[in-house]
Amino acid sequence: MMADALGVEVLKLVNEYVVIDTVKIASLLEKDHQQIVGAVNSLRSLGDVIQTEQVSNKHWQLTEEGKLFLEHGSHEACVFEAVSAEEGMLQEELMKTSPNAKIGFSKAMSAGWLIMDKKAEGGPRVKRKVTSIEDIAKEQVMKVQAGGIDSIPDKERNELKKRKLIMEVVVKSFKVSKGVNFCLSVSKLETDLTPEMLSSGSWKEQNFKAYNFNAMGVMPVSGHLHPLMKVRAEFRQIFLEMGFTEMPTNNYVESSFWNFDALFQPQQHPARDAHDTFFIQDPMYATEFPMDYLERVKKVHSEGGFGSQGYKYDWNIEEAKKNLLRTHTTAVSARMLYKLAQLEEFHPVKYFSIDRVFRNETLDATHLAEFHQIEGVVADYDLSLADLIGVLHEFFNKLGMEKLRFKPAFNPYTEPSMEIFSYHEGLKKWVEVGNSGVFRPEMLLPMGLPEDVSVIAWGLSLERPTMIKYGIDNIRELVGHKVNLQMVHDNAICRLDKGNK
Ligand code: FB9
Repeated sequence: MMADALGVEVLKLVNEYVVIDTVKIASLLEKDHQQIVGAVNSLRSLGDVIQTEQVSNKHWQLTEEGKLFLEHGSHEACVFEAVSAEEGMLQEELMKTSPNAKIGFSKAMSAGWLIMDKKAEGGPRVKRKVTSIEDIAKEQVMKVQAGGIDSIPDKERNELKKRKLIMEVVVKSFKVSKGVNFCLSVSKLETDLTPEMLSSGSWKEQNFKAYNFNAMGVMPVSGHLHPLMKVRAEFRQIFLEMGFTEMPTNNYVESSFWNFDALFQPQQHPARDAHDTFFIQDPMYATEFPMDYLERVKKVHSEGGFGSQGYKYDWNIEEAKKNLLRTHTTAVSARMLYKLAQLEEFHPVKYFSIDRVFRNETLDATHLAEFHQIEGVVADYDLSLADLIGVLHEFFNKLGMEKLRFKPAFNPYTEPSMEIFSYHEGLKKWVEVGNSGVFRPEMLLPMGLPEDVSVIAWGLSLERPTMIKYGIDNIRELVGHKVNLQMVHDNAICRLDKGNK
């Protein structure tokens, strides 16, 4: 691409003057100085066509008032013109002819252009003393405008300065001279080698811009994954490489039967209260259950069985039918284990799930009424707590958590149960990272699983690790209607914190 027309004009002047300042170029081409600087910068990008040296010059230029002189003449000349050659003019009237009449009148009197008749009828009257004038001030301002200030004697220059018609400014400009590749018809350096150039061979005549290896890449325009979804993918990957299969968790609405009763959670348990659980108004009740299994659940709650004394209360199907928003993904685990128990032949399985659960809890900076639960389940013959601890080490190790400690805990559906703690090197403290346990026989045997099959499981949340990994303190910055979508845009495309300390 050729240098543009102004660029070519500049090159011609450089050619003629050998070295020329951009202020001079602006004056010769009657262009604004900044426009000339822009043209020079564009020429500089063509690669050594010109050479430039930045200079600072003190430069006299007209003030706004000085520019008025160019257009209308000096104030004194305007006042002289306002006074009629024959009758003159009342001084009072003359002062109203312009905002600068007072200064113009004073200068015109000093210049001997006017006289005053103080005894005239009607008040002091101004008359012309000469028939014509020479507007010196305007001529001097014109000289300055044309860059000819040096031709004005110091005394007059100081007068112009005193009258604030001219001001001295520091102008950063460029001394421009020929570069090693100087020529009058330059073409812009090519930045792309196109298929057309290759096929036509025109690349041979092109000048290519040197490759800038330090140039930063352009941020690719793309979508942006929410941190939660990135960490979910990390957990999913860990489960998959450990041979786990993802469970179908696509039902937020669940019956109390699968969410609680199937897990041997008694109907009077506080967690089943409306203060902790979101019950559904419509449809309020689930209607379809495997009734033979439901009878066995009812029995194990009310009378016991399988070696358990049960809870000895009147189990009520109406309670089990109530629909709710699932409070944990363990409801899905229960459904999957029941399905497994219906097979002709039991086979070991490893299941996982990562999905939303809902709890009617007190909200605070780290707790909302919903969160994503991560759950792992292993069903096999004769599994023990040792197997659970081993699987937990394997799982959390892949998250960079090497030091684990376990604390006895209680869940209605697991015995024994353990809270899981990991020493977080970054936070320098033990952090609770989840909960786990061995599902109770009162949960597994009514499903029909063989007596020598045991099931170990554990759970944690997705939000907690995400907030720690992305340094987010308030959960409302991570999820909810107040999330700043710029956070989703700006968060790192990937984190390299494997073995995060
Ligand atoms: O996620 C939790 N903490 C956590 C996890 C990972 C982590 O990684 C950081 C990068 C280093 C950091 C912290 N917790 C479980 C522990 C606490 O945050 C706790 O205060 C909040 N818990 C939630 C429940 O709160 C109502 C987290 C959630 C939780 C708790 C238990 C289970 C699932 C989620 C479970 C279970 C379970 C048990 C037995 C059998 C089957 C499932």
